[in-house]
Amino acid sequence: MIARAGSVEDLLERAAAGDRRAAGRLLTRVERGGGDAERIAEAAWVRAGGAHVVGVTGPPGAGKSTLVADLVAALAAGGARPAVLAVDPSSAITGGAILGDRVRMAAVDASVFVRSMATRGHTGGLALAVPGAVRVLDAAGYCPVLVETVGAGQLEVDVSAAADTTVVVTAPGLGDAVQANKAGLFEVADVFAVNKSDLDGADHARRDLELMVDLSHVTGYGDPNWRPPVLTVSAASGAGIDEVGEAVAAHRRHLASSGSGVERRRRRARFEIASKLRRRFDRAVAECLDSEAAGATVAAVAAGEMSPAAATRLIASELLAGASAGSSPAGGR
Ligand SMILES: Nc1nc2c(ncn2[C@@H]2O[C@H](COP(=O)(O)OP(=O)(O)OP(=O)(O)O)[C@@H](O)[C@H]2O)c(=O)[nH]1
Ligand SMILES: [Mg+2]
Repeated sequence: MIARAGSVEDLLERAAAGDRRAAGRLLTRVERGGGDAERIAEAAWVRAGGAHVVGVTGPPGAGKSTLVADLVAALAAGGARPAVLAVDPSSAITGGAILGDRVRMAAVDASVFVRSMATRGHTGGLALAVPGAVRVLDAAGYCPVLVETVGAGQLEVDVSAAADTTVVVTAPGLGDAVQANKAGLFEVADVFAVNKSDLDGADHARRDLELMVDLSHVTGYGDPNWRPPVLTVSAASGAGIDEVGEAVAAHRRHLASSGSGVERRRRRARFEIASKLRRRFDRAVAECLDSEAAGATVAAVAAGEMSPAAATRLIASELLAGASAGSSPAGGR
């Protein structure tokens, strides 16, 4: 079948043939969200081949972009076609996504695809945009797909939910292991990279992390059959990068051979479905509350004639009745 020029199929075909502008156009549309994004993600899903998705997270300034650029350069030199998605949560404030210079430089290599993605503007937020974008890159034949994001607050948890392997990058002076634990980084790490080993304190940070890994193992965190290695690197000079690449590859093999991969994909599927469901229900709730009947119920609560709990039960029963009556057959697979 020959795809119509400019259609999603045509763009996907061109992206798979190495046309980075076609891939970029698809990602722009995925980023915007809505039905168009969903259609693109669905079409990409049919073509996606299960690229290894590597999340790279950690505190601001730890050297994530520098490390990603090193990794990507090594991968490309080895004949791979890696892609980088740099997710920038700060763009809501600055108004534009900022991409590390090093990562931008890596994009000069024709086999590498680099893209920064703003969370601003996507109706469903990062949780919806990233899996769609990853799928487009997978369908375009990129492997691995590296997703860089600042680990602060809830965000890194979302990204690790979209990744097969998560590398947590830290550096001396950016907070101790306890803080990493508080930020939720421990739960998501498959590989720790203590960057800036050229600076004082790197070895101390490594020992702290080793201790925490041992403790979390005792308390039964994470995958019982995988102990996250703690590696010291200097992304600026490239020292130790090969070891990080090897650890990432070893984790991928572990996922393939141990059944942990199946479990992780299941978790990922569940997370993605939950995100999509939440967005659907949010929309349905908003629409329902805009209806005349719900308006009367809301007014009754405001007037003290009905309790909020009773109103919620009433509206919920109407909402669920409407959902089962109006349910449409699911599109795609
Ligand atoms: N001394 C030293 N500095 C480094 C090393 N790696 C990165 N840096 C520097 O650390 C700063 C931050 O590096 P980035 O790679 O932009 O860090 P990042 O984690 O991507 O930062 P954000 O994306 O802004 O959170 C830059 O000035 C780098 O040059 C290293 O191994 N040693
Ligand atoms: Mg960065």
